[in-house]
Amino acid sequence: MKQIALVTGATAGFGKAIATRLVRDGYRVIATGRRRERLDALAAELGPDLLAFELDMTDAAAIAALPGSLPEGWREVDVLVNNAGLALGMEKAQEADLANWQTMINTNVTGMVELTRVLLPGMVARDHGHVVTLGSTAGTYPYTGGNVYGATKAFVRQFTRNLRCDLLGHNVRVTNIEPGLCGGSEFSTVRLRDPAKAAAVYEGTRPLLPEDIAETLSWIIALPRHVNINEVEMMPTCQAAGGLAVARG
Ligand code: NDP
Ligand code: 8X3
Repeated sequence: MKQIALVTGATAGFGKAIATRLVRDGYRVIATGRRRERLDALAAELGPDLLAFELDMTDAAAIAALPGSLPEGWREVDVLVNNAGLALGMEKAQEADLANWQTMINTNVTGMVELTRVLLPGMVARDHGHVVTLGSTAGTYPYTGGNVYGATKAFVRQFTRNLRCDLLGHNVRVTNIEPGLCGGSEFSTVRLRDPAKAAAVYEGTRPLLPEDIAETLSWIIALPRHVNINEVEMMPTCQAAGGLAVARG
């Protein structure tokens, strides 16, 4: 019997690479996101082991109704991949757009915890499951303009750690993957709303790629059931944490 993975944000970037990888690894995958046509294209490419399921992570009612909305045979999710998320803007906090902050919090934090809360009881009842979240190095290392985006990823990290405490005694694993600079996704285009500026983020670098994240996740969930990888921080070789800043008068 194939395991079922639900991957949020499977219309682009990491989520698309993860969904593709997991179908090839032998999972049945529920691929979610807002852009229906992309989900349908993925289903056409990957076949019957991929279920396209439109889901907006800011729609609390749709998330609450999710288990009952899934077709028969797709309701017992073994692996939840909390991948959907975004950064909006690079402005300093004092200049940032409050609506952008709210969208990041609603998607990266609120939607993510709601979906996790909806799927966890089934995993606990079946004594089998794995929740994998996409954190970020931005949740650990501050940078100018990272303000609320980084804070949402710090939330993701601590939420993951606290889930491990609550789930102790159950065979439900929890992992946070925290990548640094990663190209090949729409992340910077969404954040900067300017393809040229987005391309400049990766100029002269060899960043991580979505397939590197998918490879890491594939390894983590394939490990024997008694092994829980708590968190993985990963950066491209061309990146390292920077130093502290000083303002000189
Ligand atoms: P992309 O922009 O390529 O993909 C983001 C995905 O999230 C899309 O599939 C999008 O689907 C989905 N999404 C965004 N908002 C919503 C929403 N309201 N409801 C449902 N789905 C939504 O970004 P990445 O693949 O790069 O990023 C994936 C995750 O990894 C994010 O959580 C990001 O913060 C994190 N991350 C990214 C890094 C990077 O450098 N790229 C590094 C570290 C972490 P749709 O628009 O169709 O709804
Ligand atoms: C994405 C990595 O450094 O752009 O989470 O915030 S960074």
